[in-house]
Amino acid sequence: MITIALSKGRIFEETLPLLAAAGITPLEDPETSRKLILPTNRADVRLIIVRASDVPTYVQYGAADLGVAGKDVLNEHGGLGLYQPLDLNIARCRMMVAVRNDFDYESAVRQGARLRVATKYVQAARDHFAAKGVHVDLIKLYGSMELAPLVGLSDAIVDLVSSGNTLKANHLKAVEEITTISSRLVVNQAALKLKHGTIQPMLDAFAGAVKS
Ligand code: PRT
Ligand code: MG
Repeated sequence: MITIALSKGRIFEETLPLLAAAGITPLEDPETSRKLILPTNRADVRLIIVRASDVPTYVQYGAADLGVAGKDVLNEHGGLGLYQPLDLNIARCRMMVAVRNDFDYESAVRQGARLRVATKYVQAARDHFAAKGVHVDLIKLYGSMELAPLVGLSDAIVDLVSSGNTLKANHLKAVEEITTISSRLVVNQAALKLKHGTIQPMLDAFAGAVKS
C-alpha cells in the first residue's frame, strides 16, 4: 500500500492532474467527504487528508510514503528524514515582509529600530532578518497575520502573498520579498528504498507531468 498525504484546498486541487498522470484518481472529494482516508481507483494507493503544516510530519515518520508540501512548510519543519526529489511548481506564491501603508519600513530599518514582527514562519523570518542585520522581536501566530499590524501587535508581518488582495483589503503593503514559494513532493527515505518498484514510476510520472 502507498499512502500519499495531501492538504485540502489549493494543494489537493493542483495535485489532481499530477496524480492523474500517474494513473491515480481519488474516489471521493475531500471538500464534501468527512473521511480522512480516501480510496483511489488503485487498490494499492490511498490518500490521507491532513493539515498543510502536518504533511512533512506524516511523511517523516512513515505514516505516509509521499506527500505534497509548500516550501514555506518544509522550511519550518526542517526536512529531517524527507527526500525532496521534485519541485511540483504548484500553489505558487511569494513570502513577503509587509507593513501598514502608513509605516515607513525603510527608515525604521535605516535607523536600526528594533522591529516587532508577527508571523507563522518564525524560522524563515529569523533567518531573513539575521541576514539583513535587523534586530527583531518575533511573535508567533497561527493565522491571519494581516491583523497584527492593524491592532498594534506588531510593526511588520512575514506572510505569503499571491494576488495581493488580502494585503490591499487590510491597508497593508509588501516591502520586501524573502523568497518565492512553490510546493514540493516529499518522500519518506525508507519507503523509497523498500517500495522502490512502486514509488519510482510514480515519481517519473509526476516529473513528466510537471515538465509538460
Ligand atoms: O489554511 P490552513 O491554516 O489550514 O493551512 P495553510 O494556510 O498552511 O494551508 P493552505 O491550504 O491554505 O496552503 C497550503 C500551501 O499553499 C501553503 O503552505 C503555501 O505553500 C501555498 N500557498 C500559495 C498559499 C498561498 N498561495 C496563499 N496565498 N498559502 C497561503 N496563502 C494565504 C496567505 O497566507 C494570505 O493569508 O492567502 C492569503 C493571501 O492571498 P492573496 O491572494 O490575497 O495575496
Ligand atoms: Mg490557509
